This record gives sequence, C-alpha cells and structure tokens, in this order.
Amino acid sequence: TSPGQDSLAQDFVQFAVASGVLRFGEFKTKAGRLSPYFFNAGLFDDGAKLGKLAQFYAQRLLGSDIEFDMIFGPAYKGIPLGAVLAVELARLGRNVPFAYNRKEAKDHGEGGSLVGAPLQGRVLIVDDVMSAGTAVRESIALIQQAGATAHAVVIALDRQEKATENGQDVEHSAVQYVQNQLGLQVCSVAKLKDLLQYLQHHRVPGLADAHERVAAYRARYGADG
Ligand code: OMP
Repeated sequence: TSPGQDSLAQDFVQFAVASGVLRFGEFKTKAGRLSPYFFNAGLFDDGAKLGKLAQFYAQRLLGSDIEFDMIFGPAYKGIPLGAVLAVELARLGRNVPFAYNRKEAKDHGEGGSLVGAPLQGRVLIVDDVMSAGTAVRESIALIQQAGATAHAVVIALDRQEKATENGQDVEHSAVQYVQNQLGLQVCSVAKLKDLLQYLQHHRVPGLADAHERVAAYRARYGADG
C-alpha cells in the first residue's frame, strides 16, 4: 500500500472482488441509479468468508472511537452480519448482546418483530452498504420505537453518494446525513474512494475500463466531501 492509502480498506476491496461480492458491469441500485459496480454481501456465502468479513468489521470498529452496548442486525442482510460480528467480538474478549428484527410481524409464539437481546442502551447497527440512506433510516426508527438509542452504524461499504430526500437527490451523502443530522457515529470498512484507488492499480473481471466508469459514476452521483 502506498502513502495516503488505507490498507485495511484496500485489503477488504481485494477480498470482496476475489469473493465475487464486488462486481463490475451495469447494475440498478435501490435508488434507481445505474451503477458500474455492485456490492452483494449475500455472496459472502461460506464460513471462511463470513469469518474473514467479521474480522474486517471488528478491526475497523475497534480501531474507531465508537462505543456501544449492543449489536443490532437489520433484516435480512444485517442479521448474519451482526451475528458474525458479535461472535468475532466475543472471541476478541468483548462479549455484547445481539438482536435482530424480522420483517413479517408474527401473530403467535414469541410475538413482535424483535428477536434476541432486549434493545437497550447505545445500539450499534451493523449493515452491508449505505447508498442513499433509506435502509439505515428504517433501522434507526425501529430502534427508537423500542425505546433504545441508535448510537452508531458500521457498514462494509460506504458508496459515498448523494442521499435522497423525498425522492430528490441532495448534496450530502447518506453517511454525512446520519452523522450530522441524526447524530450517530458511522464507520465503514471501505468507501468509494478506496475502491477508486484500488481500481487505479488492479484489473477486475467484468469491466475493462472500470476505473473510468466508476469515476464517471462518482462525478454524477458522488456526494461532496
Ligand atoms: P440505501 O438504502 O439507498 O442506503 O441502499 C442500501 C441498500 O441497497 C443495501 O442495504 C442493499 O440492499 C442495496 N445495495 C447493495 O446491496 N449494494 C450496492 O452496491 C448498492 C445497493 C443499492 O441498491 O444502493
């Protein structure tokens, strides 16, 4: 890694490309943007990959100044992410409670949509990607409804793109919104800028001019700062 590079982020991008999680081509994002890359965390699909992924999250988190009392993994993709992170943190000597939600409210059995440890204290949300910020806002609302505090967010990839508000693009990114307007701490294993650095030095499967395309995408949809 050369100066100015974040080596954990570079290692992570390499791991995601090698795992087929980070792919290049043409993809439509949830916000309806046509993206030359897509990060599909569901393709961390065996024990070894999930274990390695958890190490990346844990390293980033423990290297930050983020404090938290428990972990929340939002349905669906956040559930295994939160679970493997909780296991990894316990392995490192930091055992914290873990909870997740189900999307379908249950009308029998244990009832309610929350599963696991009671939501209380400073809750850390674990998720895959932040783009326009819709998913994380839903998780924050859910935690507040349960009477706890959404305190921080850790994600694998910050796409650093313009957030949307009422369907309109705004200048700041979803991460900036969550930090500055909602007051949560956010950390990510890698960001779009790390992906661009990686693409300057590596060929990737699927797109010969990946660096150029991703740079053009950032020019159009990237957020300030
Ligand atoms: P926002 O809710 O707009 O922040 O988008 C985040 C969600 O989009 C993720 O939780 C995924 O469901 C999906 N997504 C990815 O998984 N990977 C990407 O590279 C891009 C997206 C996306 O649709 O923006």
